[in-house]
Amino acid sequence: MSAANRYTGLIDRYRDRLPLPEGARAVSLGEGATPLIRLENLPRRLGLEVEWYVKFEGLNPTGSFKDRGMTVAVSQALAEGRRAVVCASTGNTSASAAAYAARAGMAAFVLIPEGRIALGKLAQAVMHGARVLQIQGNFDQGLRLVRALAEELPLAIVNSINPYRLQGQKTIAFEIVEALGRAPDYHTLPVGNAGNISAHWIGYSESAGIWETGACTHCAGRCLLQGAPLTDRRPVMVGYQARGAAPFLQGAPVAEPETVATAIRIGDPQSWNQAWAAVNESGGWFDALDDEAILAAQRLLAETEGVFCEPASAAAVAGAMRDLERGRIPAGSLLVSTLTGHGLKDPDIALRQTEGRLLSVPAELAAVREAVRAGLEETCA
Ligand code: AN7
Repeated sequence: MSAANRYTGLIDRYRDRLPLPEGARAVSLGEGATPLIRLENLPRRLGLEVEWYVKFEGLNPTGSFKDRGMTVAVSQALAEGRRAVVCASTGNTSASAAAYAARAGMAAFVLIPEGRIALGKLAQAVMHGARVLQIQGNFDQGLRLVRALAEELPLAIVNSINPYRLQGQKTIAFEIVEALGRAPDYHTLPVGNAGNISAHWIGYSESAGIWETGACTHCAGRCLLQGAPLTDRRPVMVGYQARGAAPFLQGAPVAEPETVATAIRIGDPQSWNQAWAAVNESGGWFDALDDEAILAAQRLLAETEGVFCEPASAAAVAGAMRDLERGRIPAGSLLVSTLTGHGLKDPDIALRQTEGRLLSVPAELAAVREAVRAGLEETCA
């Protein structure tokens, strides 16, 4: 068996478009190359005329899009001779930082809001050997502490205020443009700290041959896409927030963000200007969704398409459903939604929503047959 065609992650795939020093070791777990799944049953069920794909980032090595940024940020930190990374996190960043630090042989310190991160993410951070500091505060407070800490101690911050994170995450747009042969008309995604929408916009812009010289402050332009543009357009960017954590709708930071989608329970987004630029330059918008709408979309996607994303990710689908229904995203559009994380990250929320579906049946054929018959009548009626 030959390993010649083995996929080895997005740094090996896109090194010529990433700002890493020559010869820097790629700290990789094979991230990227996630499936772009066309939705079939869900739009049909809702009577929506749309060519709609989801980019399932939950299938990255640690189950979220953070791995795209982490491979580059940790590789850069290692190249700089750093021995330890630090982050504040609503969960996924901590899981990813812990895994990539383990891979690099570095220490990881993660600050998380005590009791407010999904179980799977906590398990990951602990299993990968990170020092987990549960703070009696939220993500925004955690990030302020991390900034202060890194002033005093030799720690590489791997939150998305580290520009290498966005450079890695821009590759999602490269993959989408390659897969579709063009950029979509619309792109929807959830927005928390706003790094990801900013990274999408960098990636789509570079794919279209449009770049800011200052887009990367570290590589002096080496990361600029060489050669001909891969697409003649950029998508309209649409960012969705949870109603209780919607600073982009308020136009100002929210002091006490609240939502069932703990991944995006963020009130003071750090990539504020870049996210506004993505939305304004693309002719897009921000909007907010109730927790109920987010969870309903999570269930609908899981039930109709077999795709299980975490609640925050479902905001990208819930919002698009609403905007398609009211024509803000026009019929016939080519639409891509980013599913940022895997549903298994947050088993508590999944089970809490589906309690009534669990049947308790005696281990006897008659009882089991009866239960299955009833189910068959319901589903095949
Ligand atoms: C599943 O892990 O901020 O707007 O600390 O985990 O780039 O912040 C997570 C964010 C969307 C929002 N979906 O992305 C963290 C963290 C999921 C997420 C977002 C996050 P950004």
